[in-house]
Amino acid sequence: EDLGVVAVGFSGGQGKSGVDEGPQVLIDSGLLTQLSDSLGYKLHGDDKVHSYAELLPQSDEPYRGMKNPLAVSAVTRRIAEQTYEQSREGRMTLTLGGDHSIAIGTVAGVAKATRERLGRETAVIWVDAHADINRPEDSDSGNIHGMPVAFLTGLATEDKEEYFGWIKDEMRLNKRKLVYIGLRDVDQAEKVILREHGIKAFSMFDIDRHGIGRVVEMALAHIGSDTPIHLSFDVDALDPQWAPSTGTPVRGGLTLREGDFICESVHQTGNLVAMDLVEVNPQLAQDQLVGVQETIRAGCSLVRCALGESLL
Ligand code: DIR
Ligand code: MN
Ligand code: MN
Ligand code: MN
Repeated sequence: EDLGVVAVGFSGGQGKSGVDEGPQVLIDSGLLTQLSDSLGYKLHGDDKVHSYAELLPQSDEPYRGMKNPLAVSAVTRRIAEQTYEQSREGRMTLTLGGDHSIAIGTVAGVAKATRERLGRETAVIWVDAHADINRPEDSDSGNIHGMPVAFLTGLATEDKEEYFGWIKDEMRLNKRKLVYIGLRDVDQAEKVILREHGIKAFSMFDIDRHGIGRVVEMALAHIGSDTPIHLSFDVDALDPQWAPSTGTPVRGGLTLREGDFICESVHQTGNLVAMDLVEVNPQLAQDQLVGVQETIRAGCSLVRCALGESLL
């Protein structure tokens, strides 16, 4: 099977440096080799990590409260082209981040390609401690990695091309085809949005109540059995015990097995068309004895499970 890889060394959607080094450490730890040698994928796309330096503006003042708006818009626009180019060939598309703002590009590019190729809408399973659905005016932080879902669903819009106005209808995500798993740190304004728009979300409470097996079953039932799926996995969905090296860790998260189980289940549907793995920051939790190594190992495991590694 063919796999299109996009490695995104970008951190402008949030304030901590280091998350731009995520893809390189994942690759250095052997992830792509595992995918080709053990899982048999034929890799496409460039194996180099993109820094998008040529796209970064000289000055980038806040706009509608967003930090680094020109940079994030330009980089995600380019990522949308890259993922579109891979996905329209019918390749499984894997994007290694980078902070979660990059999913503005990955979801937009894959959604457009899938519409053209299959005439279908792509469903998104967003696995995260956070909902990332702040509109710019709702955000307390101004960090765009807390806003991607608002732009993708059209809850946030903007006319100016250079400030995400490039996101066209064919790139958008239908909010009825969106489902969250793992939420536990959702801002007040985001709770209102989720409620008012009836967006399907399974929090850690739901996982404690029903178990991960039942939650994944309900999540897949919500998007339907006959739909292409884009899995956008923020490593902070995992408990910091398993993934401490991330910018906004939140206690009380998924175990590594629960994370792997989500990925294995999505693989088993046979409908996965794209995966993002984001927010691995090797500069954080360096003080913890095995913190960085554990996070990288966890990230690699999630990707392998989504791409077909099974226990037996
Ligand atoms: C918070 C944190 N909701 C924000 N979001 C994070 O800044 O909008 N997303 N950390 O991953
Ligand atoms: Mn996120
Ligand atoms: Mn998060
Ligand atoms: Mn398989």
